[in-house]
Amino acid sequence: MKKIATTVITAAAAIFVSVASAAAAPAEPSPTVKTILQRGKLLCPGHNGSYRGFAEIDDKGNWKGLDIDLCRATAAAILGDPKKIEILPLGWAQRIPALQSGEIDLSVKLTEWTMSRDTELNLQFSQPYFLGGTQFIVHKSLDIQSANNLEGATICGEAGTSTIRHASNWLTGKKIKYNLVQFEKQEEAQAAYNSGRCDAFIGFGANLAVFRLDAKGGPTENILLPELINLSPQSIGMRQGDDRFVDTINWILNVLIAAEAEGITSANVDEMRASPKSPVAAKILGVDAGLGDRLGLPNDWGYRMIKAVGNYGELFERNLGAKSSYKLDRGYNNLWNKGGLLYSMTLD
Ligand SMILES: N[C@@H](CCC(=O)N[C@@H](CS)C(=O)NCC(=O)O)C(=O)O
Repeated sequence: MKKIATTVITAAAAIFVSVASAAAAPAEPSPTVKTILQRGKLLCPGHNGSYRGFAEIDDKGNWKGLDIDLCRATAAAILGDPKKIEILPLGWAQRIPALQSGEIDLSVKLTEWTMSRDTELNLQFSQPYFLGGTQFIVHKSLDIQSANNLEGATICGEAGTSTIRHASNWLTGKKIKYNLVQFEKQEEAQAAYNSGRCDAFIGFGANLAVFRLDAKGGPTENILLPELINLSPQSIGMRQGDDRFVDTINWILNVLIAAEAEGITSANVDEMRASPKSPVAAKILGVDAGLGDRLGLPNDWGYRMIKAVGNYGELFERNLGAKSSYKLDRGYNNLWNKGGLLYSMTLD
């Protein structure tokens, strides 16, 4: 009897030890992270022109935008330096082949998580980091107030995007006849709309709002039709087969969002690290280990990333919101407790 009891205690102790040591052993970096570390830089897509607010070239010739900042954030987390990136100027139709062939490490290019990309194209997706509606913009002279009145319209859009599929699905579902004209480059599509070759332009709401500001005739001559024909979840696309790279990218996004919720910014990150205000903040800032060991990264990657680029809110405001020239509202892309739909998974 006594012997059995001892055996039970020993087995329980062994389980405890094995769980404790498994938790303590740092993980290996994912295969893609290893390649990035060996290469010493992260390969990201830019745009074949300017996709304002997300991937554009500023007046000094530098890339900027939300997607570019997410690339920098990833480089800061993995390589410890937001400058260790190479941006390839790719069009919409080129980004997925470039990801599949290894020309880029990830499709951080406003890439909608769709079933066909996920399954037939062998991709994996991060959780969405940007949510936006698909909308039509029309010339005021067309004299329509609703997308339901687009019968017979010529609609312009950009090739290789899910956006044009949304337009076709929506119009077909409503039995509205239309002509779709597709362009490789956004500038060509916008020029065709401005010249009057297209009656309407289908786009991602956030970008149409930006385009409307300087479309021919400005906001008074161009009407954003009220129908949001879908809510498009934009995620980071990755090649199938490296699940732990998906984990790494998801936790990078979660930490950017959680840092905003915790009030950790690029300006106060050192102060916050000196005296973290909560257990979650202590984890994000690497004061408590765990964030790095589990991904095969240094435990202070969250600190380095926020110091380099800021939290999600800072990224949004700098590229699209109040601190940019576009002044877009956060809308869906605000935190869940501030009227939006963004939240972080649990950092335990
Ligand atoms: N999220 C889309 C790509 C983004 C997109 O479709 N952008 C174009 C749509 S044709 C846009 O918003 N254009 C508006 C503009 O050029 O101002 C995808 O994954 O395919």
